[in-house]
Amino acid sequence: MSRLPHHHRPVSPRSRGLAALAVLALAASTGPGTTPSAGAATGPAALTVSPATTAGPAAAPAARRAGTGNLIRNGSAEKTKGEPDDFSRVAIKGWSVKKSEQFTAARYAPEAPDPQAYGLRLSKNSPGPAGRGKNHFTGAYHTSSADTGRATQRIDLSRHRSLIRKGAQFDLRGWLGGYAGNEDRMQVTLTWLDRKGKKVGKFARLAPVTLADRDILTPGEPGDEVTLLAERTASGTVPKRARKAKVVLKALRGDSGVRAAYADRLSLKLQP
Ligand SMILES: [Ca+2]
Ligand SMILES: [Ca+2]
Repeated sequence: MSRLPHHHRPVSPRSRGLAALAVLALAASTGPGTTPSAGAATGPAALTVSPATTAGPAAAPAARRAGTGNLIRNGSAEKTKGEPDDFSRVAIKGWSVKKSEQFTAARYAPEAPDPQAYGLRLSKNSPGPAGRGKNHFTGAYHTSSADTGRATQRIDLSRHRSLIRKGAQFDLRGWLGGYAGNEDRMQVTLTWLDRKGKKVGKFARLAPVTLADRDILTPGEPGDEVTLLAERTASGTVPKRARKAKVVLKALRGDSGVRAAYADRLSLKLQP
């Protein structure tokens, strides 16, 4: 197995057209708008992949007014200090990352993925969200002994307490992915805390987009998995005593550290 995530894996010379077809086939086979409930987001039901679609549902303007905007600060990794490149650790505004955790932000590669180079980098034109900006979250390459890379954000919900007391619904979503034949993957967990910081209610999870999920060209035959981001969603009821939300992005180890686990465009909204 490769030591570095950017190690080139030969990909059979398939046309870009075939790749696009496979991506569309995946989007069609998973069905529209499937939304797992809180704590049960384990299946791939919410996986949607498209090279050029926008994230997020077309919420009615009235519903949008009554609910919150995106409560996750810097959910798209655009606000970073330092030069996000392949191997640097940078400070990501809004997120706390312990020194021992291998987590950072990186720039999307500028070049379009062509059939020969598919999977070399997560690029601006890899399958994934529109409006992805310049940067994405990723596990950091530091040492090959890293098991996880974690970033945490605590969100104060106290100004939304009247909404929560009436039984608010949450909508958590994000684009998760990985690199070529590497098993590295990212997951997102959402935990609710009461006024004193004690856990309340059920947690919610955006399940990782796995190597198998990215095997869209020839499903079941390994070796040609696609580097991509796919959208995951979870929704449910906010516990009435919740006054804080804790969001944890966790890069999970594949073959050689956590460098090839990716995420972007995270969002948490509350609605009546
Ligand atoms: Ca971004
Ligand atoms: Ca395959």
